[in-house]
Order: sequence, then structure tokens, then C-alpha cells
Amino acid sequence: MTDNYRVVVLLSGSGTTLQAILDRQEQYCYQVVGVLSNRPDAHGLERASKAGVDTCSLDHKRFSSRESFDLELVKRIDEFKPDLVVLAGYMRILSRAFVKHYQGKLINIHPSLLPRHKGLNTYQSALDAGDKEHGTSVHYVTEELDSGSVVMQATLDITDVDTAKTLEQRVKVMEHHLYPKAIDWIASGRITIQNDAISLDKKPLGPQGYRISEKSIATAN
Ligand code: NHR
Repeated sequence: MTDNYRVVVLLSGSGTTLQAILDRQEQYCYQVVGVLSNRPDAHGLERASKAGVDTCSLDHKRFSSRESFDLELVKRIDEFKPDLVVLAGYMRILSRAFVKHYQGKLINIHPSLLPRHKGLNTYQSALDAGDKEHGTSVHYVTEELDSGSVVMQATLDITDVDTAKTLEQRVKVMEHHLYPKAIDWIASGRITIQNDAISLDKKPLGPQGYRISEKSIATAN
């Protein structure tokens, strides 16, 4: 199961998260075998090419419906024979059929401590709510947005001087550490999902998954 674990990444934008995933392939036991974008001009496609990874762009605007686009996307993804499909700044809501096809093999990273702050603008939402903590969650993708089982979370303490901008910067640093690690733990079989319940080394995890802190990341890097 180790070393030839095939990962396909979907993105829509600059690909900074993809870059973090690519940068750690050597030390971890997964391999990015394909990168797909719904936006032909996404810079993430160039990052993939530079790393020698095959790419595919499929412009959603050329399709008459979300369902027909997703059907073609499934075809293109499956040509890469993925073990895991990873959303990394992919900005199109995925249809029921797509999610069902990759059930248990499809993950996303969302910048909040789920189930808090689903949706967009999570940094401002956390500040407005007076939260003491914020962070990011790796979760399996289900039809309902930001609602699948949480695999891992990285947390930080919000300070008086934090703004949406500083929170975003700190969360991004944590994401670039957390997401490759989560993919590695899934690839190596340490993380498993059964009936929506996540286990690490066969021990069930709580609803917020395996948690690490900003401080522990600062010393680990
Ligand atoms: N699809 C499903 N079914 N479930 C999830 O949990 C998903 C998903 C697709 C993407 C990522 C999420 C994020 O990283 C994600 C999770 C885009 C939208 C959105 O509203 C929502 C959540 C996410 C990404 N997209 C608009 C749409 O009509 C388009 C917005 C745009 O193009 O800028 O698809 O934040």
C-alpha cells in the first residue's frame, strides 16, 4: 500500500496548497499522479507541470449543467486511476453523483474548526463570533458542503491583534503542514473511515479528528 499510493489533486487557483503537497511527496508515501482544474488559466497547472505531473483542464463554462461537467470530470480523473482525490482550492460544488463515485476517497481542507464556520469568510466569522481559537480541518467530502467526517484539525489561539488577514496567513502555514500529513496517514493506512467514523491506528477518533496545534507545527518544521 505504501509508495505507490496515487493521488489526484483538483484545484481552481494558484496552487499553493498543491505545492505543499508536491514538496512533501519525497518524504511521504504518496505520489501526485494528476492535477485537474476547472479553470484553464489556473496557476496550479503550471506548478504541476514544473513538478513533472500530468495535468488536465476542463472548463466548466463549456458544459450545459453541473452534472454533465462532473460526469466528464469523473472520466478524466479515473484515467489517472487514483487511490485518493484531493480538493486543494477547488471552487466548484460537486454533484451527488460525483461525490458518490468517490465515496471514502475524496477529501478537502476547510479553514475552520468544523463544525464551526462552514462556508466562506471563516476568518472574519471567527473574529465576529469572539472565538478564542481558529484553525483548519481536513474532512471527507459528502454531498452536503463542509459536512463530511473530520480527519484532522490544526488549531491556533486568536490574539487581540489578529485580523482576518493575519488569521488567514497563520492558517495557511498550518494547512501546508497538515494536509500532506493527512494524505500520508490515509495513504499509509493509519487513518481509516468506516461508516463515517474515523480511526487512527485502529483507535476511533472524536468528531474533530486528530488535533495538532500551531505551536507543535512551529517546532516540527
Ligand atoms: N462539493 C461537495 N459536494 N461537498 C463539499 O464539501 C465541497 C464540494 C466542492 C468544493 C470546497 C469548498 C472550499 O474549499 C468544496 C467542498 C466552492 C464552493 C462554492 O460555493 C463552496 C465550497 C467550497 C468550494 N462554489 C460555487 C459553485 O457554484 C462557485 C464559486 C466560484 O466559482 O467562485 O460551485 O471552500
